[in-house]
Amino acid sequence: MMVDILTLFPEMFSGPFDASIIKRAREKGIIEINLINIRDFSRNKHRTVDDTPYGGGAGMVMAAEPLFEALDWIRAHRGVPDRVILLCPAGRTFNQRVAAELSRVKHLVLICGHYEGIDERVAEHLVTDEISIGDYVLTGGELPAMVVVDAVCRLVPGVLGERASALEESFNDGLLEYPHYTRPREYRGYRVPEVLLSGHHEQIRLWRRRQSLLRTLASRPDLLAGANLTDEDRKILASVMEEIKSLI
Ligand code: 4FV
Repeated sequence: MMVDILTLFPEMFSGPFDASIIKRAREKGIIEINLINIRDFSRNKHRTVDDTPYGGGAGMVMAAEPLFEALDWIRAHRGVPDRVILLCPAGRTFNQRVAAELSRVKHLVLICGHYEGIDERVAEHLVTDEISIGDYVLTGGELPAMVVVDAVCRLVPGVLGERASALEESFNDGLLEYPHYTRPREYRGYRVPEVLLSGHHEQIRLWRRRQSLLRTLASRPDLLAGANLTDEDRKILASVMEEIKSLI
């Protein structure tokens, strides 16, 4: 996978992509991440990339020209990208389903905005997807770009070692993950649930599924509607409802 990131602050990316899983994936050549400075495509002598808003109002707007020129350069030197993503609050909310969708793409371009926003002609004529990482306003699109790259790249085959499975994790089938434990069996009097020490794989599978359902029911019931529930899941949830009814 190739990811081209258009930003005014390439130095912001030095940390997150130079450590751990993403760093190894880049070293293994599974992922290629290129930081492209938008200011390099400013055509005016002061190399400005923003200007005052037409119609007045506070703040500045990122100009269209440097971004159009940057995309021309990418097309000429790296081929036509599969997706051109603008990170902005107006975008569709990023989640595991969107991450999985993007992880199947070969060439991504991410545009990091700043100021009040970006000239709308960029969204209209250059961008294939607008993505938001949440309903709050950030100073720039760099942090959202890092979030998207991290969540997407770890789903690219070969990035997560065989020990770590992206298949058994939160949101994979729309549910929250079951609780994890490791040595020691008892710490400061806090014991690991017996079933996990039993070696009884079917009971362990059932216990974990039940925990995922209970946690999702407790803290993210909104997820249940979109989760891929099995008949077994429905039986478990029904027995939980019975238990709750018996308590009240
Ligand atoms: C944002 C978000 C976000 C808005 C103005 C950058 C800022 C400035 N991007 N999810 N939330 N962007 O707040 O993606 O251009």
